[in-house]
Amino acid sequence: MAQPSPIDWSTWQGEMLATILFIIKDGQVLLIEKKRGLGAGKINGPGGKIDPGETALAAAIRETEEELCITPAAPRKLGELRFSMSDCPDILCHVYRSDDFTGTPTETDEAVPVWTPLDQIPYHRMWEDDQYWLPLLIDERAFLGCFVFDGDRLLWSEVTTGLLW
Ligand code: 6U4
Repeated sequence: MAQPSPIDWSTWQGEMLATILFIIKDGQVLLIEKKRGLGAGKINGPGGKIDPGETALAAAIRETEEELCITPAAPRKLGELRFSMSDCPDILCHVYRSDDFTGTPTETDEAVPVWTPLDQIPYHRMWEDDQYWLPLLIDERAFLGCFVFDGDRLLWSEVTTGLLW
């Protein structure tokens, strides 16, 4: 976006630390329909809050196990997302990609698994920022995304590529 950022990102700190993970296999990505918590009703990857003392990688694996009853194979970090929120704590989110998993994706209290062809991603049912960085993850390009939300509405965004995490 052309406007200057309403946030000074050089001093910004996420109050909540979180993860999202995408398994991409055989031309499809494993998404979830989130049943509860922040973004309930939206489509996203499995993920959630990092527990105190837990690494982001361990949290990404645990959340996928809890939400879909599967274990992702060798997740690698491709992105970091900074969300400045109006109505809940600001979120720093680590984004992982994995190419395989063990187990059978299964509906739980938290999520419904939704295998989705890579050319049919339902961006209209996802958080508004996802269209700006999920194509980069699919292309295996690392990214940093900074986003300012007013409720569910995206007010400002900036995505940087060419990074190494
Ligand atoms: P737990 O730890 O199970 O309570 P959970 O309820 O799964 O966590 P919650 O409700 O704390 O998660 O929401 C955090 C999740 O929402 C993280 O996976 C990150 C994701 N999320 C939040 N804002 C997002 C946004 N703008 N775009 C996006 N994911 C977002 O793609």
